[in-house]
Amino acid sequence: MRAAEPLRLWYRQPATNWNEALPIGNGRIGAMVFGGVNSERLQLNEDSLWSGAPQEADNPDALEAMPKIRELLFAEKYSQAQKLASRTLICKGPGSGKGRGGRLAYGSYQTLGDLQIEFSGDTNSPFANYRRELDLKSATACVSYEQGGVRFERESFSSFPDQVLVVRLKASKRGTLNFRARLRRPEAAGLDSADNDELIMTGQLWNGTADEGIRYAARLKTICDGGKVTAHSGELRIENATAVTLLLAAATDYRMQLPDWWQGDPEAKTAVQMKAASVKPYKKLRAAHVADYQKLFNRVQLDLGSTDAAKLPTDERLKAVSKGGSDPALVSLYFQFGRYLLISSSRPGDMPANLQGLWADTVQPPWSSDYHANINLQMIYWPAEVANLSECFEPLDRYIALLTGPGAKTAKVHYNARGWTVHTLANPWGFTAPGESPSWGLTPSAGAWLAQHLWEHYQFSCDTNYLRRVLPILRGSAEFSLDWLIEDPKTKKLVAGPATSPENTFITEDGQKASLCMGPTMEQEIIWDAFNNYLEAARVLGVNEPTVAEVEKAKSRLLLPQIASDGRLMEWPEEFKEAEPGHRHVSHLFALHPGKQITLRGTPELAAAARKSLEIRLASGGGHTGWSRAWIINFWARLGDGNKADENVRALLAKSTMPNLFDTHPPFQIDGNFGGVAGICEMLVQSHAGEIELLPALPPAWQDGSVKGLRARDGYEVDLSWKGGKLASAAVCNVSGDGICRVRFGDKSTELKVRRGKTISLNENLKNN
Ligand code: FUC
Repeated sequence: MRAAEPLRLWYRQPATNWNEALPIGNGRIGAMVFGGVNSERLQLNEDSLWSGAPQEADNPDALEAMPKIRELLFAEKYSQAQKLASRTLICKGPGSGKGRGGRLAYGSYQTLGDLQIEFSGDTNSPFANYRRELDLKSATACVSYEQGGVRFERESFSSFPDQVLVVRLKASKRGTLNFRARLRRPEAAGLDSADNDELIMTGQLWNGTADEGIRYAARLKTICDGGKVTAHSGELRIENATAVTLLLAAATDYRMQLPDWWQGDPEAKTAVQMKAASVKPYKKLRAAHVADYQKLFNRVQLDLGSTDAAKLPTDERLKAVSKGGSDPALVSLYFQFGRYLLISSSRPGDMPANLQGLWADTVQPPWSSDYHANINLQMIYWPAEVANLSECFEPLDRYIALLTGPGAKTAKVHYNARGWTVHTLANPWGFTAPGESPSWGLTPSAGAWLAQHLWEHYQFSCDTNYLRRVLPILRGSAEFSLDWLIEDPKTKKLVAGPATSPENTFITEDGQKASLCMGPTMEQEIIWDAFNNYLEAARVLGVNEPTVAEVEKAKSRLLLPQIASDGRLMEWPEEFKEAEPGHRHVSHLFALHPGKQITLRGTPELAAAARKSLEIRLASGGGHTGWSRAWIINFWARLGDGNKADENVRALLAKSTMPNLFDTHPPFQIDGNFGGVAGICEMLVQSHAGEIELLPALPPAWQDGSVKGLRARDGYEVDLSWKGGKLASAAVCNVSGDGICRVRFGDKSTELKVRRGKTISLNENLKNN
């Protein structure tokens, strides 16, 4: 059976809270659409609307304390080391305010406010045939119902080509559309009418000491078919219209990283945008939006089969799945919704997607909705390459380059190191210092982890010009790692530290909880990865600079992942007792995913140890946050266990997904959505181990299906179909590769020669047909 509503989220009732509302976005301007009947709310966002300002947070005390802390750690005096580190290996000043940075210089991502629409006319009549939906094919949110014998329809989208948000309202009977439209914001909002049919809201945010932070403007314009519009103190009144188009333009004067065309006064900028958009008829705006969006969205199609469950509204489907029901089409909907979210929150020229992507409804969202780099920001971008949305990586690419400036200063002040680094958290103002406590804030390899994305972008695109451009950044993270490593006096291996296994703790011999040690596994694995990627990049580009020899030498002396006496992969270099065996971070498995130091066929013993770690982590309650669960899907996929991967896909939907399909930590955090998409890709195609593996982790529950358009490293695109749990056919297209690739399905593998731009079709035995 094919799905009744294949690519739509839909509901029979308006949203009663934000986690039921539906997100739209053009990468920069976003809204959550509630779909009320007598009053509609679109909660608005603009992606650079951040309070705060650059701050001096690097701490000179760190460097001085470092030798002593290392000495204590090598002498296994963990508690003493932790005490000293808590005073010194932290940022200077209030830092991020422990996730509440809105009134500090650190700042917070903030809501732009609401577009509120109050209907008048026949609003006392009951309404019928209500439907609210988000159509992933056209990236439009729609509401329709009947009231007083009239059918009302609303359609909203945020246009990337025209840089405005558009709401179209329609009534089936002439002159029956009556409403008032208003803009509002909880603070820092001045309202004015810009014209008879236009409102403007402006303000300036807090920068940590005064209302002198960034300035913003939002403009709302009405274009009526029939009826009339008038502006009254802070609101637009629409009377007796038949159809109305509302246009919303928004901008700030944030200018740390946006391209030149974007700089300038937000009032002037929005005026220009509004003028350009308002001369275009609604149909044209819509057509341009849909065409632009579909260029990205239509690249991938996924069919996992369907059941009767697919006929139900999305919230009911989710409820059924949380009771153990099977709904394969909900998995493919979730997958495409994740791709939709990335297109909607991360487009070239914009800010990177933050912890909530683009959507946040307060002036102080959780963790300030910032850029957490000890898993979250990276996870957000995991689908970009594999799910064929490479362009959506551009904001992160530019942001990483931005961070190398302040990150070089942090590297110097805290470590006297070359290169650059980032710690656990970052903001648009270039915060790269450690957080306020080493237990969660000291992740010096977060920068090298981010740099992995640059190498991956090259691996998928094979764009050597790009690689040449980012080589200094890759070199910078390798150099930072070189200077940050130190010889362990006992083993003579190179170890990085003091550092943590992100946010996890162990019990010291004197019964204390500690998190710092020398050479925690993740830190070592990320450094291995950074070294490897830099060396590969230098080889591809034919660069033989002195750093190459330095890195080769250090790589051969690195402490490598170790197996514990109980068969698990060790999280720390010693077999510490864990304070929380089911901890949400599973950092020591970085080498399995997103790294490639551990592979099923290349390092089977380490893969078996990773499996054991995962089993125990899960049996102890792991995977309880959305992103943690999503990461686990990726691990199982890399371990080739489709059944376990599927169990965790189901758990992600059942336990960590809200009615609007947003991931919940809790609260809402978008990383799990993206980690889930990446995990589903990893179940179907993998390419990290030097070959393209088809269906490496196909679960028994997905008996028949097909996928089109997934990307593989070295420049390939893959389509495949399967029947009865086995490969039926595949097509490998060489988009930008050198034309020689190895393809595997189970135990069979074959070498293909595919000319650039050509596709080779394979049958179930990997034979060309
Ligand atoms: C990391 C995680 C938390 C949360 C936060 C935003 O620090 O440990 O669980 O996801 O990021």
